[in-house]
Amino acid sequence: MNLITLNFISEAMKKELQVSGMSCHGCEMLIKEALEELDGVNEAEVSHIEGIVSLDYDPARVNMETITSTIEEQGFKVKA
Ligand SMILES: [Cu+2]
Repeated sequence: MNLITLNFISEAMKKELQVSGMSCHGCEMLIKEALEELDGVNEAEVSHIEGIVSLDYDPARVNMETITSTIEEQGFKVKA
């Protein structure tokens, strides 16, 4: 088995955050693009209707503090 593949599987993590203040598709894109620029974030799915940001990230490379402040720098509030 491929060692690189194993590392990727063991390090990738998924997490959902509740984010308030999003009102349209533009808000979703602001957050998605800002998060996906961070080293360690593989993918961010954002729904303004549900108020949820779903992250696929590597906790060894990026912490939740950085993720939260990145969202809040765009003008939104992370609830959980
Ligand atoms: Cu908007």
